[in-house]
Amino acid sequence: MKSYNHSAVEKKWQKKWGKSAYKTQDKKKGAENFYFLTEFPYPSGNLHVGHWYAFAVPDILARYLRMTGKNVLYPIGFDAFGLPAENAALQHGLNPHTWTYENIAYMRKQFISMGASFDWSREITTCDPAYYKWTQWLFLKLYERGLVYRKKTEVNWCPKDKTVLANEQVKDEKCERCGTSVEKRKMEQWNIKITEYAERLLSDLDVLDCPEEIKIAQRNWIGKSEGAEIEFKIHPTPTLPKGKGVSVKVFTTRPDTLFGVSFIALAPSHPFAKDAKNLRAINPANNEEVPVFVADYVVEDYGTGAVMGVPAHDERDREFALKNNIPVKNSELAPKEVFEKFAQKTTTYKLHDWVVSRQRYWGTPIPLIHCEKCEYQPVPEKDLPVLLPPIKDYVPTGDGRSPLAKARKWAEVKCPACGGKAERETDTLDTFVDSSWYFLRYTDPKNKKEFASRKKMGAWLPVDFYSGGAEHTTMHLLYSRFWHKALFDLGLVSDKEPYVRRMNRGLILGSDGQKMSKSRGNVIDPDEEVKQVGADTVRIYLAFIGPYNETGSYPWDKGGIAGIRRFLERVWRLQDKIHPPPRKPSAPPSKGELRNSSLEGGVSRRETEDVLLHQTIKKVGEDIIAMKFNTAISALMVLSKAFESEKAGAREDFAIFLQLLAPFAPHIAEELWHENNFKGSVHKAPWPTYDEAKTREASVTIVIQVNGKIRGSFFAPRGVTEADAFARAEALPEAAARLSGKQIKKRFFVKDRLVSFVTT
Ligand code: ANZ
Ligand code: ZN
Repeated sequence: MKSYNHSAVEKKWQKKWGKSAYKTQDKKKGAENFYFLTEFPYPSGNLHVGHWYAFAVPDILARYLRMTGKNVLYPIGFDAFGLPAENAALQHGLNPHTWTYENIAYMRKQFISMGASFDWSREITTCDPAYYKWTQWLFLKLYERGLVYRKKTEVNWCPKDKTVLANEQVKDEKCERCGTSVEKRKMEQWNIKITEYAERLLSDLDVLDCPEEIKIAQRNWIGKSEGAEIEFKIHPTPTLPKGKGVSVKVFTTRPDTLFGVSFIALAPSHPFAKDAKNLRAINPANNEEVPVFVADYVVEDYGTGAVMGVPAHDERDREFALKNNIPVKNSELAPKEVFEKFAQKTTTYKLHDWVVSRQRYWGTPIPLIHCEKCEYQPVPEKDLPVLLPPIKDYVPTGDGRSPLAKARKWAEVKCPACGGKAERETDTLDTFVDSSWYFLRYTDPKNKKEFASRKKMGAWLPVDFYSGGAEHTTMHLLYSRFWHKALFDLGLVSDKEPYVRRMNRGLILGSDGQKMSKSRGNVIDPDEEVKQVGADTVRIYLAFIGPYNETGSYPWDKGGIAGIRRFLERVWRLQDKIHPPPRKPSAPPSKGELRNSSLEGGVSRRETEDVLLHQTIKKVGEDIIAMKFNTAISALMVLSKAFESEKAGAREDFAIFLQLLAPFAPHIAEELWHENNFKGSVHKAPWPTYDEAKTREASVTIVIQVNGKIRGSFFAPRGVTEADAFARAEALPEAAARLSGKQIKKRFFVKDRLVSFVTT
């Protein structure tokens, strides 16, 4: 037998599979379609371990589903516009276009080295005009619907990236991209009315099949609050506009505390803030006058931006009252009738509209034209896409406008409405707009007439399963759900929700248990690992590192990966057990059919191994579907051990083992399949079936001790007799080697657990 040369094996099969092996047709006879989506990567330039975790591990599920007869779409593309790509390009003194396309070419090669079963014929790149034409088109549909508006508001400004950010892109008051503390600036920006969908985004979470933590995070982010607005009249003062009806509205969730109000607090940007010191507000329930203050803790754009201060019941109000010598009023709670008279029931949300304009070069140009007379006009459909012009100086200016504003030739156009002098919008779209619909394009990536045809979308949507990172729960995942609902209302898609099932994966840490980073020197280079131990080992190692269906974080362990490599070497050696070696190619067992009794070589297999085989088929399949790849791999390891302890293996059993292994280690499984003369490709073989009755027969693992040392183990039916157990143990090579030529002085038997020999 040749030794296991992973690079030869992997190169050979990657070449054979090429880029078209997993080309997916929209229809396959007798097969149900299954759309399995993983979040597409930024073309950062070099695949890191996180990419492997994100793409190579889910490939197990894609391959498994195909073997179970599904027609699986497992696409790949690049989220190529935006800050990460542009910042990296700036750092390297390169044009973002050159930088991005070079990276994509390099990353494509690395993706192929994973042995992942992507359909490359559907690859999409968001910075390709053929793609962003439709981003612009869809944006204009939303614009026509009144879902896009321009408004001067207080926005988050990253002084390093020199652009506005959406609320979702600010984490702990820092820029989600670069970690710089954001500033608040009052700027006029393009907004998308995601708040109009707050209620539906919330209620439709119920039908989404995903971990509760995702639902909780989205609910909290949307932050629905049911309360009431109460109007406090203001005593006329010389500075306020004359006349009746001057009042402050507050938002409260506790209208019953109305009798306890001892002050009114306004957000610093409230229209009355400047005059607050001179104002007295009147409590409508008892006509009491209370002072008005400006307080930092009142948020500008939540509720009404004004609060009724009830220090007896509210912690922040109490703190503020103490600091400002405001008396604490201890009063009765207002009975229902009283407060219902003054309180107007209302619902507010923490969610804000989505600020989508960016003052950066590398993004989808916003397809609007500004004319002094006609205000903003959409670019006519026939003029789409508005191409991003190549410019020399794309460094962000920081003056609140994109560098595109300097491309005068490009920016100066005629107004589509009146034909007069007009100017293009020079800001670009947030990358999260590009990624809000990319999964639609995968269904029809080459379409020149539509963003995707109804028929093609109908074949695949909604996405059956979406795997991604936890960091996107209140960004991409929320935006894309909103976008889809807006398209649904426009009659452009058929489903209210884009995804049926969603899962967030965990994080791989450096071997020091810290986040991998160049500065810490704990970065594992997957290319290097693949060179040393092979892609199959890296895949299985990552799948084995922890449950993929949970969002844990797992440190890279050198010992662990060596262990996986040894496992695959043992698998490689299992072929020695296949006697006699087949002379000509033969068919694998028909659809999982198992033979029970006689084997090639005339050895009789025990029914216990048969039970184990059935149990393993069941377990591996169920675990893969649940994304518990780690326990599926353990089951495969147990099965391989059982095969090792047999004198000779059945060809059928080995075939089944390779079929079970194929999704995890596609190259070695294919090589062994081929080397052992099974017909066709292991990846085209059907997933083995099992006999449910057999899986219920309990089996146990019995340990073999010789002179107090553990020398091996074997499987047996629960309750196996003492005589049978000793016979089985003595037949095993591990025990036989230790017992030959010796006299057995004593035997011990612990039912279902242990056989022990003491020899001379
Ligand atoms: C009086 C009161 C008494 C309140 C009491 C609470 C407890 P949630 O649940 O988060 O919606 N509030 C209203 N608008 C605010 C704003 N713009 N900035 C900061 N705080 C604001 O919180 C609603 C409560 O937060 C409201 O109910 C109001 O204080 C405060 F025993 O009114 B409450
Ligand atoms: Zn005009």
